[in-house]
Amino acid sequence: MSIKNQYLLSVLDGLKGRNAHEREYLQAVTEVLESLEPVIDADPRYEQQNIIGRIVEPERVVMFRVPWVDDNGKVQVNRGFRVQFNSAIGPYKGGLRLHPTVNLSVIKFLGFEQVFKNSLTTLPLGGGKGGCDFDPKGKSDGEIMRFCQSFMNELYRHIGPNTDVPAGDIGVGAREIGFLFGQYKKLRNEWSGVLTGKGLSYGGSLARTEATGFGLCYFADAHLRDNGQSFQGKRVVISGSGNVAIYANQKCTKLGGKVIAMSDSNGYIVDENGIDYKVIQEIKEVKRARIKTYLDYVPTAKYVDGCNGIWSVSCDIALPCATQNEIDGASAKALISNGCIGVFEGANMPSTPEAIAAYLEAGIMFGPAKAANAGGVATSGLEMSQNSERLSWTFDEVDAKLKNIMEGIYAACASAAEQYGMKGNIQAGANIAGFLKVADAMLWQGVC
Ligand code: NDP
Ligand code: 2IT
Repeated sequence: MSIKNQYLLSVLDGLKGRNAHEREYLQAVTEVLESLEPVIDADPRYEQQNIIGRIVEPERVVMFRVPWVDDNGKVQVNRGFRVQFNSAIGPYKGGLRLHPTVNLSVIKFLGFEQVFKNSLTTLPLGGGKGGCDFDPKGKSDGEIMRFCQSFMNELYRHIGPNTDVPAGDIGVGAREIGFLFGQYKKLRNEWSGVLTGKGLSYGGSLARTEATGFGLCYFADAHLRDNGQSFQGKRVVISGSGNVAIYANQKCTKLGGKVIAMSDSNGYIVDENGIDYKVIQEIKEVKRARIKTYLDYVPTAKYVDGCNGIWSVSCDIALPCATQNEIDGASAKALISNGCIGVFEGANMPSTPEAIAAYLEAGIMFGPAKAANAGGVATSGLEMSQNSERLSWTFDEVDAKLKNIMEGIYAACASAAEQYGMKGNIQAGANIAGFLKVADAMLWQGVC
């Protein structure tokens, strides 16, 4: 799709000029602006008030040094980030990523996506994201703790339960949230719901661990049912084997699907009998080992080196749950020619623009990340509510609310797409529905 609206083109040109080297950020912005063309054409206020020029620019970017001491007594230094993107509808909210590929472009793309995703949840959550180019792989618990403490020694100045509430993302799970929370509490001398994804003993919510994967399947199920399909009897390929992938496996198996392949950054496994999520949970969450060790549990399974080949495994449904740009145009075409009927994104921006163009051309179902993976942050919002009222809800209560939110998101995306003349295009619907709420709040709040 190419943009014709002169106002959108001028904002995009300006952005490219100022951020020429920020590839992922420009990719995410371009994808959203392409869908917004009919919305901008229909209402002159967005251009008059320069809503697009403002919404693509983070409200604040914090970039900081993170020094820490490794187990050999050597002083290491990493680069930390927090991008506070938009607070029009609530405090900044979004995860922290620890991975060697983290840079400003990656955190800005994630923060930008988060603004629209959080709007879709219907909860009062602004958008933000943070992280560090620290590699947690192979580090001892002591090293992880010292790193997290140092990271929080700077981050604590910028966050708070009504200001900015970080959570997990790649490389940040229960262990890291615990260390970050402990340091925040020590520095501020107060207990508050400043982070989500906390342990159950200190303010965490039941079902937050499962929420992104479960939510993805609730969304996909709604999308499939709207097209006369279901998970029942479907062959499912899930990339990744972390938090999102494990619980996507659990829920889609419960809904009748069979997960035949999963991966990590080294390679992928294929098990035609169906992969039991509990085995992956033990390998990844307990042993912190590689997915290859699945063969120790199921010797009849197959392991293939290299993670990209997973998209050549023939399947009905693909759930990318690893990282950005993991499905390129060629992988998308391989999925389609093998009979895949739907791609639902658990990871953030896992499909390249060429992959998305291939899905749309083939007319298969496409559930874009900002809608399909919103269950994690939605349940973080529910954790914040529980912290505020000093109560804990049961697993079933939280899970029921999550399901309701995900079905509502699907319906909102489908209806926005139809309203703007793109019936069935859930990608466009997600961008439009997410945008309208934030833009409306920005219009009410004046130029700020
Ligand atoms: P985890 O750290 O728990 O797991 C990440 C998984 O993806 C691992 O299997 C990892 O393999 C693999 N992976 C990571 N980077 C790469 C890479 N560059 N190439 C290939 N494989 C890679 O993270 P999550 O499950 O939390 O996050 C996965 C995705 O879901 C991310 O895109 C994240 O932004 C998104 N997401 C997460 C939410 C959450 O609540 N956690 C909410 C919404 C979206 P390895 O172990 O080898 O590194
Ligand atoms: O990408 C995401 O939505 C997340 N990593 C979850 C963010 C959150 O605040 O729970």
